[in-house]
Amino acid sequence: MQKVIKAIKSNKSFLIVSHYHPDGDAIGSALALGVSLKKLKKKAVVYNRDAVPFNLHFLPAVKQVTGAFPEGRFDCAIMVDCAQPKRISKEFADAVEAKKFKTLICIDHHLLDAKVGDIDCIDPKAASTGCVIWSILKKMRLHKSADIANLIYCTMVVDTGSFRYSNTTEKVFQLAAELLREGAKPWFVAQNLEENNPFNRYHLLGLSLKSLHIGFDGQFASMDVTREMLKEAQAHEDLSDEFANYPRSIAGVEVSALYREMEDGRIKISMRSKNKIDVSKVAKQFGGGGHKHAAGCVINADLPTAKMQIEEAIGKNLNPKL
Ligand SMILES: [Mn+2]
Repeated sequence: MQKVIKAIKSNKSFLIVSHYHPDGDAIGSALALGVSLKKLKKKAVVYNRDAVPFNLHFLPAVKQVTGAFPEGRFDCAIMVDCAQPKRISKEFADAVEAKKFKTLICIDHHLLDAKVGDIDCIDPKAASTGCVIWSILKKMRLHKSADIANLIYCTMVVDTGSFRYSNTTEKVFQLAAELLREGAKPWFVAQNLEENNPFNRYHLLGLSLKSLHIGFDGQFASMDVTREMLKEAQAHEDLSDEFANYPRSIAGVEVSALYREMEDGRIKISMRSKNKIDVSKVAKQFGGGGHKHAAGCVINADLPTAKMQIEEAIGKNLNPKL
C-alpha cells in the first residue's frame, strides 16, 4: 500500500482500468480512484472496454468512464478488481506488453496466482476492491467526500450481495459505518442499484423462468437466456446479469447456472453455489474463473452441448462418484 501511495504521489498521469463486463466494484473502485487523483491535480483517465451497466449510471462522476482506449502515454496504469490485462481489453494487454507504462499497479481482492504488476496491492480478506481503495484514500487523507463514500459503499453492497454473503464480516460493517459518516446514503445507493429496473428486465425474466430446470435431486437448477428471448423482450443481455441468483435461491439447490447465448453464438455461463461447492473450480475447467460462490466461463458450443458439459462437471462436484 505504501508503494502505491508513493507511486501516486510521484507520478503525473494515470490510466485506471477495470475488467470488461464491469460490475459495481470495478466501476465504483475505478471512479473513486479517478475522482481522488483529479483532486490531487493529476491526469486520470478511467477506461472500461464495455458500457457501464444501467443500474450504475447513478454513480457520482460516472461520465468520466470512457470506452475508447486512450491514445498517448501515461506514467502509471492502475488495474482495479482485475489481475489479468487481457480481461481488461486487447488494447490494454497490448499496451502492457509493449511496456507503455512506466509503472503497472494492480489493486485487487482476488488471490493472485503470480505477480502481475510492478506493484501488486492485494487484500484477499477485503470484501471488495473498493475497500482496499478506501484504505489507500484514508492513508492519503483523500477520503473526506460524500461522492467517494457513495462510490465505495456501492462496491461493498455489490460484492457482499447487500451485506448477505459470507464475506460480510464485522470489519465490513465498521467500514460501512465509516462511509456513512462521510456521507454515503444506503437508500440512495440501494434504490438506484436494485429498485430501478426497466420493465423489460422483468419481461425477460418471465421468459427465462420458463426454462427453469432442476437436476441432481433438486441440488442443481439452471435457467437460459436465448437470443430469441432477448428479441421478444426487446432487452439487452446486460439486463439478465443477476438472473443466476434466482435458481440458487430455490430451497435445496446447492449450485445454479445461468446459460446465456451471446451474440457470436458462444454460451456464457454464470454459476452460483450456496455452501460446499466451489464453482470457480468448475469455471476454471472451461477457461473461466471467479470466486467459490460465484464464477463464470464461456463455452464455444451450442446451447444444448454447453449445458451438457457444465452439468456433467457440476454433477461430478455434487457427487464425486458420478
Ligand atoms: Mn470485486
